[in-house]
Parts: sequence; structure tokens; C-alpha cells
Amino acid sequence: MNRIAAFVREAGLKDGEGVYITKPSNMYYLTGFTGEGVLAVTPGDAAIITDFRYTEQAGRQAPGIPVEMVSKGSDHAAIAWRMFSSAGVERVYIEDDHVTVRECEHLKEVMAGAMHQSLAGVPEKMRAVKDEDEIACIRRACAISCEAFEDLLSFAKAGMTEKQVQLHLDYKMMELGSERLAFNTISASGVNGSLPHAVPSDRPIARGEMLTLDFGARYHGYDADMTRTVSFGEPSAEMRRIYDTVLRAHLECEKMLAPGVECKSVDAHARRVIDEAGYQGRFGHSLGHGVGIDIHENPRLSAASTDILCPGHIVTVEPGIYVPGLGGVRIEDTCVITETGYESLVPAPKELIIL
Ligand SMILES: [Mn+2]
Repeated sequence: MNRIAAFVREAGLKDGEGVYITKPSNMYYLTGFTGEGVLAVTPGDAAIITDFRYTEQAGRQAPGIPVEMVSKGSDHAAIAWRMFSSAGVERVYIEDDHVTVRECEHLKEVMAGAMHQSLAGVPEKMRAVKDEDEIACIRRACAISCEAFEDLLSFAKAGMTEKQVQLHLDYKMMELGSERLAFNTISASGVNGSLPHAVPSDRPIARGEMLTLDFGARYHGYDADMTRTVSFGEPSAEMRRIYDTVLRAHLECEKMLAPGVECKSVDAHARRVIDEAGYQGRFGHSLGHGVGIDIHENPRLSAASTDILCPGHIVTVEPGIYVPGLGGVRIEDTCVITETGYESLVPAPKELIIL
């Protein structure tokens, strides 16, 4: 209930106002419940509204929060409205970036008379700053990811396919305690390396080629996100130059991380390093993003970002260079912003590993 009380304060929720939360990540953050359903909140009350499949689970995962079960003729919206109307709610905040048009129409119908308004990302704003427990979970998720990567280094050999490498990494992460993958692992070799989000294929990795691996474990609901690019045998001079450039951008940007720093200035620095090395236009995505319950959270390290770093932020730093027909390199850490600077949660080596 602690986080719900903090949320009520943060949202400035007043008498006559209610919140109808449908995003699983926000529901998990506020209650610990991982199933499907709705979280209804008023200044003095909260309830998880779910169906038979999750009723017992909700009671276990969110002790202290009443659980209501939907039934024929009484769906999530109807149950929430019963709670809202008995509390005199006239204004209902919804996650307008998540509720579908159909759901919204249904809410207006069931909650006739109530005004619907955007929740404006209040839970997401809270989630951007992690507490000790959350940092510990992400630290563990990163440690699992690094251990799996280390294991992979003694397994991966030229001639294996991108998929074989991916499967080994995924299996190891699960074996080491990952509850599931944070996202689908990217394993991109040779010319496929120029696709930032390549899907692992049956392409065998040839000697002299690089392999980019972007992956992460998940621990107690919190994600890790890391990328390393390794080489099978000696790479070409061009690929080596690309690697060194990305590594320099990565290291210099990480060193900039500290409270008070504008996220866009870190992104701009990576672009400067990469442009000056002659790779203008080859780094087409943003430098990084927050990581937590969702793999992409606030703050954003991008050119358009207005975010300013503060202690407790957890962000990735992931510059890359992608050259179609040649290949690509990306190096990524997940870092926590501390009172005085930053700490990388990804201890895996960054100097080019030649297998
Ligand atoms: Mn990432």
C-alpha cells in the first residue's frame, strides 16, 4: 500500500477523483500484482479488479489490497464504478496512452456522468527514479546477463549460427535465475550487424566477422539491457576502426553521467564522436533509455529529450555505427545514476574480444 499512498500524493488526487489503471507495468509497480486486470484508486481506497484466473494470485502478490472478481454482468469497469460512485467520484483519470478507443467508449458508457481525463504518466514519472530494492533487482538481472555472456565466450565458435549463439545465451540466463528474457535477444553477425534490431537467423558466423549481441535477463520484474560486439578471428581494419569509434563514444558518454546533466547533451556527445570519425548518419537511434519494469522507460537519452539526470535514474548508454553491406557495432551498459556520478551495472569487458 506504500506505493499507492505515494502515488495518491504524487498525482495530487483529491476527493471526488479516481484513477483507473490498466497498464500491467504500472499495476505491478503500485501493487506487486503481475496478472491481468485493473487497479482502481481513490484518495482513500484501492482495489485490484481481476478474473477467476488471477484472484488467488492477486491476494498473494498484493497483500493488504482488496481484490474484486469480475463476473457475468459485472465487468472491470462496472466494479470500479461501484467503488468510485460510492466515494462520490466525478473525475476519473485513465492512461490515455494505453486505453483503446473501444475501452474508452465502454468506460464513458459505464461511468456515465463522470469526466475522463489523462493520468499524464504520473506512475511512469515515479518509476523513473528507482529505490534501493529496484536497483538491487536490476543489478542482479545485469549480473545474470554478464555471467551468461561470459559462459557464451567459451562456447561460441566460428561456424555456429546466430540462432545457436542466441539459444545458448538465453538458456544460460534462464539457468542462472532469469525469470524470463527482458526482450528477444538480438544476435546479428557480419552484414546483419547493420540492422540495429536484427532477428537471429540460421546464418553461420564466418571467421573475420563481428557478432553483436543485445540481451538482458529479468529478475523480480526488473530488466537488464546490455550489448556487446565480439569478433570471430581478426576483423577488417574498417570494422576495427568502427569498433574503436563506438567504444570511445560509449566510454566518454558514460563518464558524463551524473546528477544535473541534460540527457540530450550526452546524446549529442555520442553523435559528435561518431560524426567526427566520418560516420555521419550511421548512428540513427537515440543514445539510451531508462530501464526498469519495462525495457524502455524514462528518462530518454535522445536529441529531443528534456530530461535531466538525477540519483536513482537507471539508463542505458548504447551508441552504435551501422553500415549497410558491411556490418555494425553497438556497445551498451545499463548504468545507475548515483549522488556523485554513475555506476555501470554491467561489468563485462568492453575491449574488443577476439574469439
Ligand atoms: Mn537498450
